[in-house]
Amino acid sequence: MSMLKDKMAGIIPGMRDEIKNLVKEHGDKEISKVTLKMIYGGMRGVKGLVCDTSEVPPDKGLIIREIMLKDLTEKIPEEIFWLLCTGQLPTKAEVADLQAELHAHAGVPDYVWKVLEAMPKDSHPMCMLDTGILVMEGESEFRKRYTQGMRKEDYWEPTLADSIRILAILPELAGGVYRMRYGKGPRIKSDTKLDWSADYVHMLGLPDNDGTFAKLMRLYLTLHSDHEGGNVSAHTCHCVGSALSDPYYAVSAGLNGLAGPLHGLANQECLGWVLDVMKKFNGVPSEKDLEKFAWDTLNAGKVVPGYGHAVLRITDPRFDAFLAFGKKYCADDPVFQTVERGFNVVPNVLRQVQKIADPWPNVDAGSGGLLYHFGLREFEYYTVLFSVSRAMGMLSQLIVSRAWGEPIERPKSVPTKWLKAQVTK
Ligand code: HAX
Repeated sequence: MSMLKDKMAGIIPGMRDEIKNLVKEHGDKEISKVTLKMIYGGMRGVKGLVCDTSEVPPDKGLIIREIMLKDLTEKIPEEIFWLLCTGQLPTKAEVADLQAELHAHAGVPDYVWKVLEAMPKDSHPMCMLDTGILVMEGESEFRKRYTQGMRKEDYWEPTLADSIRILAILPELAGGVYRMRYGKGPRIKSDTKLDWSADYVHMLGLPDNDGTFAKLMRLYLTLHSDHEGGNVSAHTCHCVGSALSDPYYAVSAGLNGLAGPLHGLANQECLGWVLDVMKKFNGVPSEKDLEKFAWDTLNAGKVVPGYGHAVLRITDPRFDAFLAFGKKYCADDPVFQTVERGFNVVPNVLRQVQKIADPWPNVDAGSGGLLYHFGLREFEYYTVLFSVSRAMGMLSQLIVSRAWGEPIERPKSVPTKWLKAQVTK
C-alpha cells in the first residue's frame, strides 16, 4: 500500500464520523440565506457546497488546509497534493513515496497520441488536453471496481488510484500537446530522476540554462492547485463526480469549464491585453497611457482580463507571489514592467466603475508576463499549465468527497414564474 493511501485510510473513519455526527446533531440548522439576486447572480454568496481541501476568504485569499498561501510558495506540487488530500504536510519519506508512485504510473498510451494526431491541427490545446484525459477513461479503476460491485465505503480507494494515474500522465500529456500543437519536434521522454514539476518542464523542452524557468513552473504549479469548491472547474468536476462518473470523466469535464475566458482562459487573454497596450504605445506604456487603455477597454464593453474576482476582495496573494518572483528574476523585462505598472493603474480605474465588486488583480494578471519572458509565448497554451496544476485540486476534492460518502448533487431549480409568485405574495 502506498504511504498516501495508508495515511488516508487512517484519517477517513474519523472524518466520516465527524460529518455524520454534525449532520445528526445540527442537520436542520440554517447556515445560509438565498435572495432572488443571488439566484439570478450566478449563486454568488450562496453557501451550498462543502470543500475541505481549501478555502478562499474574500479578505485573505487562498488557504490550503488552514495554511496561508504565502507560507506554501516554497513547496513542490507533490507536497501540495499530499496536503490537499490529508490536511498535513508530508515528511520527506512520504514525498519520495508519492514521487515513486507517480513515476510508476506514468506513461501516456499510444492510442492517446493517435487520437490527438487525428484532431484538426489548429485545435485549442485545452481541447487536446481534455480529450487526452477523456480517451483514457477505459483505464478507470473506479469504473472497473464499481461494475464489479464495490462497497460504498471503498469508493475513495479506486478514486485515489485513478487520481494518481491521471496526475502521473499529465506532465507527459501536456508536454506532448505543447510539442505537437506548436511543431516543436518529437515528444521528449520523461526523466524519472526529476520531480513532477521539473519533469514537466523537461518534457516541454524549452531552453532553461540556469533553471529559473523550472523555478517559475514549480511556483506556478503550486499556486494554481486549488481554489475552494465553488469555482466553475472545481464545481463541475465535483458535480460530475457526484454521479459516480469516474475521475477521468469528472476532471475532463472540470477542465472544459476552466477553458472559459472568464475562468482559466483569462490567463491567455491577459497577456494579449498587456502586449496590445505595449504595441499601441511602442513599449512600456506610461501610467497615463495605461489608464487610457483600460478606459478604452471598458468603453468598448470588454472586461480587463486579470482583474476582478467572484470571491476575492483584495489583491490575489497568488498575484503577489508572481510579482515577487518577477521582481527577483526579471525586473528589467518590458512585459513584466507593463504588468507591474498595470497593477499601479488598473485598480484605480476599475474602482470608478460602481458595478465592479473587486478591482484588484487576480492570479492571471501576473503569470503570462513571466511565462512570456522565459520563452513560453504560445498564449493559448497557458490554460493547459493551469490545468496540470488544478487537476491536483479537483482530484483531491473528488477523493475527499468519495471518502465521506457524499451523495449525488441535486439542487432544486424553480421557474421564473414561481419566483415571481414567491416574492410578490
Ligand atoms: N473588467 C471589466 N468589467 C468587470 C471586471 C473587469 N475586470 N470585473 C467585473 N466586471 C464587471 C462584470 O462583467 C459585471 O458586469 P455586468 O453586470 O455588466 O455583467 C460587473 O462588473 C459585476 O461583476 P462582479 O460582481 O465584480 O464580478 P463577477 O463575480 O460577476 O465576475 C470575474 C468575476 C472574474 C468573472 C470578473 O471579474 C471578470 O470578468 N474579470 C476579468 C476576467 C478574469 O480575469 N477572469 C479570471 C478570474 C480568475 C480565475 O477564475 N481564473 O481562473
